[in-house]
Amino acid sequence: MATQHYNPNQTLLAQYDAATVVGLGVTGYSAARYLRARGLDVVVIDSREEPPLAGEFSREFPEVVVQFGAFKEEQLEQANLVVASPGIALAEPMLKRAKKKGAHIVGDIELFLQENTQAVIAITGSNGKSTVTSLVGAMCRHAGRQPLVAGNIGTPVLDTLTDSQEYDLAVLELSSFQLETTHHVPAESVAILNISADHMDRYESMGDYVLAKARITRGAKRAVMPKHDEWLAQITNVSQILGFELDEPANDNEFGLIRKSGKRWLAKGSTRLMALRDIPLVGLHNAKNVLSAFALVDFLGLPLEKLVDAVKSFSGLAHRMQTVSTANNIKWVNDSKATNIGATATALSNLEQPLVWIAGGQGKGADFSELKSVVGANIKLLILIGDDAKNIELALDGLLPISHASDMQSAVAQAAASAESGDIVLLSPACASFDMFRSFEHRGDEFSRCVEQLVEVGQ
Ligand code: UMA
Ligand code: ADP
Repeated sequence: MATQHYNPNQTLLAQYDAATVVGLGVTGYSAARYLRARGLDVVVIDSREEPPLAGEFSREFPEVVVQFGAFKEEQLEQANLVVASPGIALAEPMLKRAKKKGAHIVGDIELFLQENTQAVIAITGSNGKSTVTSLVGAMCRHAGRQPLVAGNIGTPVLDTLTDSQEYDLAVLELSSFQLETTHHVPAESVAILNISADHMDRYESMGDYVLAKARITRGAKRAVMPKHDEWLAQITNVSQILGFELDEPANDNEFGLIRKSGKRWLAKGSTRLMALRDIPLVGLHNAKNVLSAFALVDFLGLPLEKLVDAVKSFSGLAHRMQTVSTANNIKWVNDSKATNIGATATALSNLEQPLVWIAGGQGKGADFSELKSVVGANIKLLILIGDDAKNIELALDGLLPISHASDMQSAVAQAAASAESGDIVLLSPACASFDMFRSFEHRGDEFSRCVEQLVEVGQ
């Protein structure tokens, strides 16, 4: 291949006139659109025979060559610039071979950061990313800024540049997958909210997963991280670290909780930010999310009362500990976004009421015995669905009553038969949804629909 040598002092787009986009999901689609708008020749490949967006894409870009079906190891032989979608592992033989041959492999986030000229706030972590990303966006908006809120939260970043949308601050949710193909994050502040096992089918070890997350600190001015995390304590390449925890801050670089006038307050050092009880979101994990949001926007010097107002009016996101019904004094809670053990463990440890718990799906290689320590006597019944139901049962055997259901409707019907006034029925799967549903949203919507149906017919 005619290898073009990459010059780190120039943007990628200034050095290449063609690119191959790997994956035609929302990222690949928006990357192709961006590259075409910048005048590059584009080829799009996808391992699926019929990627769902293929028809729409070919109508918009009839001139772009598309290749669908199982990847071949030599498929990128001619490529110099490869834009990889987050759903494709860099360990894919085709990508490994291309890299060895000298191709430049990046993701959409890298391309965005190379062209973006506004301040960046970037957020990663195993859980709480979307909550904190949208909260930071809401706080900045409330204080008069015009933030772009994009990334893993669902809006591909490059669309903003293609459409020349105006923004004066970029607030980006970044997954470990996106960080793998991002070389440098020149951000004013970044956060790694927490680390717990996730995507263990894609990483060889926890160490590899943490390394991918830690890439967010490459080039960042300051990093917001939990104070006592042994994985994150190893990150020392950032000049300013802002720690957060639910304990008392030791200095002005720490965010935490203090007690004053008989109340608990969120605080920066000894400065009070807002009363803990004014946070409308359920669970102390959300107090951590709010503390990290305050820490992330601290450098902007925005008026405190505006930031506090924004937190007070933030009602949270759908599918995250969302109450969908309280009929007959039974609280039905949709936590479908709990796609890993850490998120479900947080939900279980924050609920003391009698509980009927619905879980299961695709386990992504997780070790479900990690849930043992949070399975309390308050759980009356665990109803399992999906591919990994048997694995969860084996891991928790003997700790609580367990039953199985073939679909959401029968899981909800079983839950209704067991739940009594004052109980909570919690959907918190600890698993991905793709074995039975299109997405975690589809799973949560299906749960809500079944609950609604049940309530309508009077249970
Ligand atoms: N796929 C193939 N063959 C291909 C390309 C993709 O089988 O050639 C499959 C992938 O394995 C995956 C699906 O198609 O199952 C989608 O992959 P993708 O990379 O095309 O994804 P996009 O549609 O571009 O969406 C991605 C993020 N998805 C993933 O990282 C898997 C979205 O995060 C993100 O919102 C979007 O970019 C915009 O930035 C979703 C997600 O699940 C919500 N993220 C994971 C998480 O949060 O845990 C990381
Ligand atoms: P992400 O974008 O990282 O998946 P979300 O904000 O969408 O995070 O929340 C995902 C799941 O994690 C939900 O079940 C939510 O209740 C739970 N969660 C939110 N914040 C935290 C946190 N700080 N620690 C642990 N779990 C959390």
